[in-house]
Amino acid sequence: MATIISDTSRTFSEYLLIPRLTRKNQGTESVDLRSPLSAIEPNQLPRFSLNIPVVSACMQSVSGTSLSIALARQGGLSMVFCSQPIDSQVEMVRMVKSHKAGFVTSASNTTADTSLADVMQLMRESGHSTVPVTDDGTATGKFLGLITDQDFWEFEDDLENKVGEHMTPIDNVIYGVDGISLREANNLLHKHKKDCLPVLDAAGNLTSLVFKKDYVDHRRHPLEMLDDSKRLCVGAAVNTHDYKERVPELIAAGADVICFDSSDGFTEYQMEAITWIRTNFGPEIVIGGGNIVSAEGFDFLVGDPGIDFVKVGMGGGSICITREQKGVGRGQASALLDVVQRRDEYFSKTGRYIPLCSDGGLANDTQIVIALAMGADFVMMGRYFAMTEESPTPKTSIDGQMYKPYWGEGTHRAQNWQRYDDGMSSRKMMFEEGIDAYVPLVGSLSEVLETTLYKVRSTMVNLGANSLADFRESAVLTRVSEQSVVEAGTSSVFQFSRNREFDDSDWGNTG
Ligand code: MZP
Repeated sequence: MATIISDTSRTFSEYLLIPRLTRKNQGTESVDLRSPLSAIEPNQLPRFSLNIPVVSACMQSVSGTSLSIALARQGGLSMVFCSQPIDSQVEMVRMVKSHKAGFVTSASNTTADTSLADVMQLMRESGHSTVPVTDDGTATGKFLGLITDQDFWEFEDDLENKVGEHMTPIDNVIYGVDGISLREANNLLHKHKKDCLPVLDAAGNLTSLVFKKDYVDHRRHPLEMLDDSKRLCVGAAVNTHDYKERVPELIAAGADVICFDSSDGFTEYQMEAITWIRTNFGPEIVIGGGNIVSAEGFDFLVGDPGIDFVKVGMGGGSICITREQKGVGRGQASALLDVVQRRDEYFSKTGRYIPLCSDGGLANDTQIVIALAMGADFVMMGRYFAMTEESPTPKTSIDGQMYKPYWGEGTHRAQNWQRYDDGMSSRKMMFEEGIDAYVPLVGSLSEVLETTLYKVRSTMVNLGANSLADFRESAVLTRVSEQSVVEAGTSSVFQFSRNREFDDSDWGNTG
């Protein structure tokens, strides 16, 4: 007969944290959000740590090159998706590893004979107010000048005028020459009171742009994830089908972490793949496994040959319909609590600490806080990052509001790449486990993360915790009644307006 466990499958929104003593000398600035990502052997330090407890999901609509760079610069880690041919994933990893902080390839460019109307449209769609003008309109064409939204007046100038009539021509532009250091570039921006510095090669072709805002951003967020060679860190997702070809190439390209992308990691396929990677690449390579939702799944994955971190979660993702389609999964809070308890027992018994990642279904900042308090070392999110400027999908205007497409890895759309990949074309997808959706555009990754992490730090102060380990130790949670959920917001008042920047509704929270 089937076993029915006594536990009800619960989600994060059913819990609240009870405040503990806040000490006088405690402020958000003293809170350390560093978190281990690799297993910690007895009396040793972790081989790999995150500077903030956040990673981006192994998804096509999330973890592309720009997002990986932006997230590593903020102290987190992206897992470049594996639902693409090996070559293109390797190329993405290479691009992140070779990214020269501060020098960016211009994403919006135009030509001198483009109309103001067209360049205005480009500025609106891209959100970029400074656009380089090159002879062929590419990011590496011969540089002719710069046009910004200050160079013309939408209601005064004839929008059929050409960019060339309004741009600042090269002779009047302050620019740097290829080979210039970032410090020298920033000094030029400072000295000439400019926001953007084009960098040109000896032939006058545009090579990159340096922005004042990136300098400010860097000073404000000095938590960049850098490897020993001062390159940005990046993770790479792998599957259990082509790992023998994919993993060696990803490691050669410099991937810092290998992360299995599977809704169900409690499988002999995954164990076989982990064993193969350990045997061929040794104990140093950082491997994440999962997903699992039970202590039993944890026991299976952490045994020989040893995994670094484990992802917890099945069916909770915002675009996931696995529970409806197959009847498998578990409420994220119940899954996490079960696995945390087993992880802690394992630690007491063996002295090995296995970091846990709570993956999927985080509908707002509060739920991130609860996941960390319940014992997750870090969280993995898809929708959160899909909504940022840096996610790889194009912005789309719907009824005057900007959105971005976001789809699950279990959709036909995501899985279609296999049709172009010889090795996998025989696998047929009988049903979908994910949906294809839109999410509202909320701004740049750094802005959104800043608010989220401030809230995390602030709650940690409420609990008197200075580190995530302290937070887990001191967390006392209570279950909430359905009525408490209803009354959790404002009560019995009529709201005229409220600054809703980046709050639950902006996340498109449905729950
Ligand atoms: P969320 O942050 O959007 O709620 O969830 C992201 C997580 O959903 C991913 O990290 C992955 O574990 C899971 N996911 C991705 N695709 C699907 C699907 O198509 C899915 N069902 O469940």
